[in-house]
Amino acid sequence: MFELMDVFLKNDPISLEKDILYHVEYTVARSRFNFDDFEAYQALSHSVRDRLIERWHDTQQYFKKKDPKRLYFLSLEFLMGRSLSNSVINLGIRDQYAAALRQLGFEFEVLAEQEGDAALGNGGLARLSACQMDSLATLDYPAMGYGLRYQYGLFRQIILDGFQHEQPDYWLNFGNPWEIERVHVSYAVKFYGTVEEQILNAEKCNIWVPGETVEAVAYDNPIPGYGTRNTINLRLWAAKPSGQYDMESYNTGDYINAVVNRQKAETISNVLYPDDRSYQGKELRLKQQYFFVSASLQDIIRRFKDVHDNFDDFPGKVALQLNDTHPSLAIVELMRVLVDEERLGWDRAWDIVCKTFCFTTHTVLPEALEKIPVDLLGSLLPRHLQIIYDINFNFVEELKKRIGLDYSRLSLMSIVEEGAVKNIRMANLSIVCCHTINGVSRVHAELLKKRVFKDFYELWPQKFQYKTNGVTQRRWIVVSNPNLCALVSKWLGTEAWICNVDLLAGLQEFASNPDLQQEWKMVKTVNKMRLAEYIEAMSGVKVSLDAMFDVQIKRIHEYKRQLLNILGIIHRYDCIKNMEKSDKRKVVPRVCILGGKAAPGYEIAKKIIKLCHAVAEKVNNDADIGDLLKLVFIPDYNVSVAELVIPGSDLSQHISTAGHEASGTGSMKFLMNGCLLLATADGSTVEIIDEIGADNMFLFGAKMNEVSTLRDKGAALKVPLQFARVVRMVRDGYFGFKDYFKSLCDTVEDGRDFYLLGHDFSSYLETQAAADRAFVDQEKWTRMSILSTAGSGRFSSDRTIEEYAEKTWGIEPCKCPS
Ligand code: 26V
Repeated sequence: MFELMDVFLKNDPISLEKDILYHVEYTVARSRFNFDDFEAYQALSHSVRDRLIERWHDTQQYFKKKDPKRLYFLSLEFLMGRSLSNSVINLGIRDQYAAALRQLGFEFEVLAEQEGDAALGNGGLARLSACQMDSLATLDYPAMGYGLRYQYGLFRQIILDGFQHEQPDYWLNFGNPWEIERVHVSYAVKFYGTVEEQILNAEKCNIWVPGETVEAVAYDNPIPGYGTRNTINLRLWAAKPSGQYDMESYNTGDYINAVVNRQKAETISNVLYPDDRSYQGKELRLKQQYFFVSASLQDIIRRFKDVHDNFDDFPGKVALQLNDTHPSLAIVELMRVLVDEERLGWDRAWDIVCKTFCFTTHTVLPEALEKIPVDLLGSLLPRHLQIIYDINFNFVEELKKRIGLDYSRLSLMSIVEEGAVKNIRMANLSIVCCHTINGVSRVHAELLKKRVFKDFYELWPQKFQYKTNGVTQRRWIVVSNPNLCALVSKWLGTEAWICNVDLLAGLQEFASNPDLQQEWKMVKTVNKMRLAEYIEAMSGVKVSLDAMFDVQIKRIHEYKRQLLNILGIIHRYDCIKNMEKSDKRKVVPRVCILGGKAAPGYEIAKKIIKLCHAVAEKVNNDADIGDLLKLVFIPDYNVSVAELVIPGSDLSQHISTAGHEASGTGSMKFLMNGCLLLATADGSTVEIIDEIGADNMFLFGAKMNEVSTLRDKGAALKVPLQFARVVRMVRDGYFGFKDYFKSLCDTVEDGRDFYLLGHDFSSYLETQAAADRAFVDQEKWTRMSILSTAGSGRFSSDRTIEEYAEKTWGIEPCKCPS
């Protein structure tokens, strides 16, 4: 017998080189004497995958042996981006791989660029899940993520003539080395059918007789922690035709149709829904939700039952985290399993469910709260609808005892929304059944308590908490900004900040040090060069490195106010155009960069994208303007574009109307990278102000408590002349497409300016001018930049996850021995 240590893979450059060649020959099946960059990437990633699998096995074994309480993170979306660099950095073998590749005549960075993004999510919520997985692994928590393995990720955005077009993202085309297919881990998921009353053990009960079965097959994605052997699992489910054949159709001879119908099962996990605004009550979306929830719970319950035989122990061993309401059918499904299958009785089952689930909400907009039409739910999941009605009945009865017969309040809080179309309010369901409801920033929590879920807060104040979001410094500094990473480690004299990001505060004392400032600026310039090359390649626009790179990248939404940014750019253009030649010398040159996707059906958002291109066309080709102002739209914004853009920007904009952004995590990534923020006091920026001080940021705009009064003024609200002027320029066709932009202009004029662009315009321009002045004083600017990075410690997802572990999930680290 060999010792286990003998089979562990070795990590010195020579062994890695051999290993890569092995995979070229036997996995990629190319000649080891002749392979290109992509094939080298494939072989390299398979070599890394082997090392991930080793650690992943050890971690799972160790968790099994120790049997700690585990966290299961349920999310319909994970925006993982690329895996190669992140994996080798977390495994601590990046330099060894780089050396091995050099021997083979390849460069690590070039191969890393070969990888496509895993874009199984829309935006903030989905990238947050990815950051949190990294922190869970790094902090050694016994955790696991569950999600859906969409065959088509978020659509690719292509721009034709300035208009957004969507193309499918068939990301699995060239295989995915980062997943392991588990053909033996599969569960039957049922839909439709009827509920029948049956007598079991002399007891009356409701039993679901389903009508359709689909198989869920597990695909495991190892998530390595940094500086630890712990490698946790992200298990994504794919839909496959069930093994349970529809014998009837085979027997009647309709073989072809039977096969075609079976194949339809796969559509469930085919495509990610690209709208992050409103829930449209689509059957396929509901099927996705239940499919993923049912498979995950079967898996979790099987694992629990392997070791335990009493369900009363379940809440002590299992914490179930609902990432928004998208997986909230899990509550109902667990009730169904415990009552109908495990036969625990309603009260015991209810007690277990209430102690197990916790819920985080990611929105402040009531229209974004999910509702499921009762008819739809009743046809797809008839037994679940009954259970929801029973939960609601008990809840409303309890509520009547607490608040009396206040019918308007009772109907607002009810899980069932009455009306022309009856709906199930998934947020109400989640609040009733979860022991904890988390917001994602301090002000978000206040809004939840005072507005969105006011009645529930009054009923159960103890359920409401918040955990300010964070992002992982491993991805957002170490992977994406290696030069800054090296510089920070040099000045702090340690790399310990990579796991303890509070140590970045140590940079404060050097913020005015000319040597650090010099090196800091150098890092920024190199990153700007990289970004400038990318911009030129994507849009053909040449930009000057002396200009301030001013960035707004995020999904396009009216509340995020990309339109305010563009109108500000038009104002700047107009000013420069009308300037005396001598004054032009005082203008601080700017490169304005925007990027982001509009939901395919979101017309106004699409018009904003077109306006950006129309303005860019005019500005960038105007000889009077030259390098003083450039505007570029970066197409197909995604995680890896963010990794390139963020390190290379000087200023970033987070300018949502106060009270609308639950948190916002982009700001945190820019902050870590020493990029200054131009922002409204909304979501997480309020807490960033607390950390780095208002002096180190550029703040403007109506405050949260002013917004509703201002809105109420409607057409009587004073709007500056400059605003009317720039909107008029768009209306009059100064940038072309006059008719097309009319409805866009209408959204911000004549008392319809819901997001207060007009009201905030003057203070926006003043703040932009303050940013210009600060940029001229490079010493001051660099100091502010260093202080931004130094003050970013609180915005690490490590902190968020530690708070969740202690205050919400009740889990402890479980570190696999190295
Ligand atoms: C809603 C829907 C509606 C149904 C169709 C699919 C779908 C997908 C996503 C969403 C909700 C998106 C919510 C979201 O991303 N919220 C963002 O969460 C971030 C992380 O907490 C936070 O920083 C942002 O402020 C918040 O907008």
